[in-house]
Amino acid sequence: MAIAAVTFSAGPGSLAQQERPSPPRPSLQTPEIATRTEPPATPFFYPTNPSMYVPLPKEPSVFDTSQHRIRVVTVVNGLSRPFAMAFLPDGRMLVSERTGQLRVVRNGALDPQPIAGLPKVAARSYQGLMDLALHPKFAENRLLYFTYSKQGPQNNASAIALARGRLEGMELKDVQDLLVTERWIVNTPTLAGRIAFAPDGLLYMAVASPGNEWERAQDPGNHQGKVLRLRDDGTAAPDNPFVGKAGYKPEIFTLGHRNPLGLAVHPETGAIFQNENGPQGGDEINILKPGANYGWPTVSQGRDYSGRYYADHRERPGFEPPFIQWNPSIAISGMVFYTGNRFPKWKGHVFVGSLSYAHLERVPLNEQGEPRSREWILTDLKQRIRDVRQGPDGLLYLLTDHVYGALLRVEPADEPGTTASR
Ligand SMILES: [Ca+2]
Repeated sequence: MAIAAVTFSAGPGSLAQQERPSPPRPSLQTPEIATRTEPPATPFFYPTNPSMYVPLPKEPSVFDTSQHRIRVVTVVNGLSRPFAMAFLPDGRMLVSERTGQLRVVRNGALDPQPIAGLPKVAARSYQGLMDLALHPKFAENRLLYFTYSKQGPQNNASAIALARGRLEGMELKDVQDLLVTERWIVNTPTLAGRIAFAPDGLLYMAVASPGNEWERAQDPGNHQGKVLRLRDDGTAAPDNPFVGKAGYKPEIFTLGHRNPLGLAVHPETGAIFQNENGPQGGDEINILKPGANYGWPTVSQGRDYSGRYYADHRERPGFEPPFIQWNPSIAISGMVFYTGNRFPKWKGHVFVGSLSYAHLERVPLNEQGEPRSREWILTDLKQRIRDVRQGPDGLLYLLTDHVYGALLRVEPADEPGTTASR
């Protein structure tokens, strides 16, 4: 177990500055929708076709959905591959950038100065600084948890790490790695890690399986392709399903995951919902059960990239089938349960981002908690949605996945007199 209380000494400005993209060109500051413009040049590896970049409209856009008329406002532009958001009790918002920096949005504006004190992040391809979570007692202890790709001892080697630090003003202090997932992975582009605190104070950490060694997701002797269940110091929860079992990592809660990009706690049942990208087809939302095996790479509802179907979940006992699956894949990403009052008809619904089809998807659940239907929202904006969260104001906030990414706010436009600050 590579758990170590490593303290980083990185000071302000020491964070992978060379990997920050160039400032946007003037023409991008007042873009028109549907005008395809090259994104700013960047040394950061570009995993998607730059021609996919569609600038956001200058003015807020109003869209009809089946239940609410909504307005989409660009709060902040020019974020570098934003990955996750966290809302602080003082009204500020943190945004992680996959390229390695932690940014602050205050009063609707991006602070040009990033938070200091983060560890060095192995930011390449789909790896980098990832998820954020506030400790349940953040108001007292100021502890911020985050996941990132940690640079390994050799070139192109990295591992997903969980770390925490104490946020004081514009600096993270006493930053420590709490858990570095075993083991170092060489030359894999996809290594995602999402985290979420449950109401009982335990931290769930979803860890990707490396794309060049998928079978590791079925090996209980490592953390990859697993969801871990941890105490707030990063150690295994003592009542985890495999504690004391030979050959099993004690942190493991569930096995057989591919590339998890969303993790959310059901607001009423407390169940942990996890989502992951499938190959061609087979994106999933799973409801996590202790000790369950979610199949990857043995079973899937998708096809591999040669077109061959995997063995079907439903025909293989011992594997937990997905709660919901997508075929074809939407490249599912961030996920949240809507619990606010600003969109009354959306209460309790699941929202997920889509990267490849570039939309926000709403999945209402019936009284039995089963998926009722699906609605694609914001398709006209043509933005890869990396994350979706609910703000303390009851509005939905989105991050677009781009080297010139944006923070968007979704507001109701169907109530007379609605304002963003209400
Ligand atoms: Ca599965």
